[in-house]
Amino acid sequence: MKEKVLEFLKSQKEYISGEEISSKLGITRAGVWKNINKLKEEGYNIESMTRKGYRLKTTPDIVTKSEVSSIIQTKVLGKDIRYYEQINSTNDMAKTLARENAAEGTVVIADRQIAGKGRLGKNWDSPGKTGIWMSMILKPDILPMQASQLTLLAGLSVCEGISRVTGLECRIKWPNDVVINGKKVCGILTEMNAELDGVNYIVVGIGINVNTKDFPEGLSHATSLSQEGGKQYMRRYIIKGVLEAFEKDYMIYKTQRNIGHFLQRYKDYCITLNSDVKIITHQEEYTAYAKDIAKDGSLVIINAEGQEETIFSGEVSVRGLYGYI
Ligand code: BT5
Repeated sequence: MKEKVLEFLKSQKEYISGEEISSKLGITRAGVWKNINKLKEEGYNIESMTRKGYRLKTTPDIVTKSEVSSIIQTKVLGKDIRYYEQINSTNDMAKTLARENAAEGTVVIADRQIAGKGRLGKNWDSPGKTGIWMSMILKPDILPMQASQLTLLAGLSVCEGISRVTGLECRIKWPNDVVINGKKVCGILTEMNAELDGVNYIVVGIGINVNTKDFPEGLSHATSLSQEGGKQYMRRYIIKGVLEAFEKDYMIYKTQRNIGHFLQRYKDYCITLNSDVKIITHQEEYTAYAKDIAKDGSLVIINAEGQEETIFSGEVSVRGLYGYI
């Protein structure tokens, strides 16, 4: 009913009396009042005037199911949105939902994660209402070893979605970081459930720092869209931009089942290429020259002995020689 009251308020330009809302929606006056209060608690700026009634002044930075659904123009992605005010990790929730047969394209969004995850057991700082913490459930007909290609596609969509909405220029640090002016604004975590010969489902988690003012100590290489753009952004429009961009590419990927179509675009965004990098694995650290992105999405490097090697995402971190990028 809260959603219906909200929809009704949104459809009105002028004040609307509690009585009229009550009769149009078939609820009691007390019910109207209760739902208006709930909406105010969620952050909607609703004016109440004696004798005139209610008016929705502004819709703040809200990423609930109804706010996101009402603006995204997609066919599959985000048709089912699960919103949580607070959650451990949207990736973990998406995996649980996928196990319970949630449809392809289901998107989990949270205002705050208390155990947000990076790769290899690292943490992802996800404070309340300042960023986009979301995960998509995908079921492409690909081999398990191809799953990391979706990380690359997601990186492209994040860059394009952000630039469309904010005008900010992003680059990609292979494989899963999106950076602006050399600082990390977004991380992507792709997880999957698969058999040897096929994927059951893939969860692509995207974390974007949107209106973060200050980062905790230790995250000096992080930035947010508002730090870079000098203003606050509505998270739901960034979500819209990213999901719409991703769906367009994902539909092509699903039929072609390889990233050939996207490779040049990815390389154009990728700052890792044509520079010396430090490769950090569990066992060792060494420097190499980043030469190319292969057709399967792996990084082609030239090692100190002058030999070409292929690096697969997941098991490594790649850093510039003089800092994070
Ligand atoms: C990543 O891992 O960059 C993947 C991050 C994915 C987060 C999303 S949020 C929605 C979904 N649900 C989840 O639980 N996760 C996904 P990695 O490349 O391993 O980088 C992790 C490192 O990034 C940490 O060790 C920190 O150094 C740094 N970091 C942590 N929080 C950050 C933040 N908010 N912004 C920038 N850097 C951060």
